[in-house]
Amino acid sequence: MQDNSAAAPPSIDIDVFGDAFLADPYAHHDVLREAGPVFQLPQYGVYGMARHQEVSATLKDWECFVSSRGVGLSDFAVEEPWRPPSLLLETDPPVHHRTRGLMNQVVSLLELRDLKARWQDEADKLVEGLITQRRIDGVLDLAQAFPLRIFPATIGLPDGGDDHLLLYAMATFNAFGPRNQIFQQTNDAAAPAIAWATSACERANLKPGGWGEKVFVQADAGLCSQEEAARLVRSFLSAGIDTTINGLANMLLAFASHPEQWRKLRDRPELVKRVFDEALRWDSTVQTFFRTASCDVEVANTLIPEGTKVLLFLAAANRDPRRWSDPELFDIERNASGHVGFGYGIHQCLGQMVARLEAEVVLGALLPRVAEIRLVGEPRRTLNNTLHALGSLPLEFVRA
Ligand code: OVM
Repeated sequence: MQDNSAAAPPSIDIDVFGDAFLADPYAHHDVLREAGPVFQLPQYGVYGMARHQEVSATLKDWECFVSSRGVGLSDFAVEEPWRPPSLLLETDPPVHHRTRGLMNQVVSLLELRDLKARWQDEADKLVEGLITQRRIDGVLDLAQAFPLRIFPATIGLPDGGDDHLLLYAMATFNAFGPRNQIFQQTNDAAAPAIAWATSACERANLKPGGWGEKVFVQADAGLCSQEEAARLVRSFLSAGIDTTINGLANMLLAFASHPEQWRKLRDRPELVKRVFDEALRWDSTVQTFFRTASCDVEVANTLIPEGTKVLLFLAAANRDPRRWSDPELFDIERNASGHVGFGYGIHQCLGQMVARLEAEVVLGALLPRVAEIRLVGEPRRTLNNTLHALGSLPLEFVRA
């Protein structure tokens, strides 16, 4: 009798960290999804999953698919991490439970309620200026400008670090991939940004009243050490800037290329709270993360041996036709809940409410003022090993 369990998974010969793939990942996702529920990427000696069911099941199973060996290609069990591991992203329970619990106290709905009016005000001022300008760069002038106006101040970071913050995040997200040319370029340039970011996380350099200081107050209460507090503040810098910037930028591009969706939103502004999730489903800023199998584990009749790195294609899962009808359609009326653009399970994005609020106030500023978001040039992508990032986005805001 034939035993079909634990058949070897199909191999795929695409360089998923090559320029062609990263420049247009969506052109290649079908091949990954159709290869099977689990496949091998022999070039990197890893397994992969690109269907919604297996991606979300694997994200949920934090015991068999651990984060503490790194969520990049590098296996912390055998390789020196690129930087001291994140105490949130790159940990498992019980450590993760403790650090995530204390960070949840800092990034609370109560905090956001207090910030909303101020952020709306900033967004209104920024957008008003941009409409007068008419032609703008959607990345530089809005998607970067807005988070940089509000987020470093919310953390209480020292002034003047914008360029360092941008480079630090790009280098961090590149470091989850292989040591290719894309990694090398930002890494070679990153030393001053890393030094700035490290020093910015020290208690003495954080402004009073910010989320950074609040993390140290949790340390004073005995929930973590002072050294851990600094590293937890570092997570705000790593995960809170480039993610929202490119989420906003990709959303602006989504509307610029789907003018009927912008008109629909202007007709039905009550949809504004749901729009960002559909934008992330349709174009996920964080395209991929790895997990590492902590034991021999079977997924969809495929044996995944202990120690295997598994690359989860979040963005491909978010367009899996097995899960979504017309997945290629950007449709702000669809129910996008269940998308894995913020991850899933115990590591699901800590800052998702912050990101949604940023999108909500930016849209809130644009909706009454802008009749049409017009694409007036070629968008330029910045290749990154993890992020679907935009370098520039030539737009014209047509005043309502
Ligand atoms: C962190 C971290 C870094 C990058 C991404 C991320 C998306 C978290 O340092 O905790 O989550």
